[in-house]
Amino acid sequence: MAAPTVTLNNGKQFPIVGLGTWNSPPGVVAQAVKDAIDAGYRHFDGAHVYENEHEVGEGINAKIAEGVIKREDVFVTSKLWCTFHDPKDVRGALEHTLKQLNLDYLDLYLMHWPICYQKSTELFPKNEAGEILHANFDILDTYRAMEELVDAGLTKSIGISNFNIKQVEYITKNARIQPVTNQVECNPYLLNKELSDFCKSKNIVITAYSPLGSPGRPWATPDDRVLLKEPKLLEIAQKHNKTPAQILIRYQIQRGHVVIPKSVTKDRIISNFDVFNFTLSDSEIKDLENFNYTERICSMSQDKHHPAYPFNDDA
Ligand code: NAP
Ligand code: SBI
Repeated sequence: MAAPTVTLNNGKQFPIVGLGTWNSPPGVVAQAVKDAIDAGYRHFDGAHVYENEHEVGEGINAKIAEGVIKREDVFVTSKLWCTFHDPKDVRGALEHTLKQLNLDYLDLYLMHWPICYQKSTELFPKNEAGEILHANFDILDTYRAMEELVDAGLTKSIGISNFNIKQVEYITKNARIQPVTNQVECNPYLLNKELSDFCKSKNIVITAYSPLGSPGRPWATPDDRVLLKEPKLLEIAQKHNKTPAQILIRYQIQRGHVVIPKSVTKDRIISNFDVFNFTLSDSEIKDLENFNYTERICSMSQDKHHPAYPFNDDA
């Protein structure tokens, strides 16, 4: 089956289900990418900060070499890390990512966070007291440097990630090239309704990250509530003869979102893509949205004093 897509505001096709690659270890992720391509995935979500782009590229290039796909058949995303927001550093950051991936263009380059750090070889540069070394580049100046990457043919589209409504509005009002997506955390524990509606009104598609509740996040504790084990979710899954993960992925699709579940496990990679043959009812969706628990997985709380920290308006 061809990978279903949504049309972006620049006319490009964006496959609705992509493979997430955060915490996908080197040594494993190339095989995961190959398994995903065999299962029908045509969208890969990566980032400089995941430190595995070399292997993600290896998986994609292996399938191109085998003749299974052509470069133009896959949608490859990467993200500008927070240490490279100085407009002078943006092109070099993308060129480094392309070298890692062994590709000559990206389909999508996102500003990973609106917050930024001092340029460094460290991903999270800190002073001797262990405090992050923040920088203060205006997100619009960084974004304008990203627009030049489209002009240069290094990426087909650009977008943003973890931007709040005010930040999205600031970019859309001033951009020469509109962002195609805002990639944000979204699952039944964090519905992000207002942001989703706002982005929709601007023709910006939401890409939902941590759709399964990110059970493998490094900071999970045994006391945390586990989305994939919510009894109501298990009940809905049983009714449809689907897995809880498939229900959570389908939920995003029915909200009109693109969704990027991560897995390095072959049978999960396959089943997470098998989500185009059933429909959740309105009342099932209501049940999923009624877990009455709001937890942000990726809060980047160490950056909450940065002027561009996006989540200070959260309750
Ligand atoms: P997620 O996709 O919600 O969950 C991934 C976890 O769920 C992994 O531990 C995976 O284990 C497990 N899993 C996958 N399929 C499963 C299934 N069918 N049944 C049970 N468990 C399953 O979490 P995420 O990685 O946080 O989010 C997805 C992607 O979004 C990331 O990989 C990344 O590409 C992107 N992201 C972006 C940002 C951002 O700031 N822009 C932030 C977070 C995430 P195995 O791998 O062991 O199978
Ligand atoms: C990392 F590689 C390290 C930390 C970290 O925390 C926030 C969430 C995040 C991110 O910024 N993007 C992700 O996919 N995960 C992350 C990644």
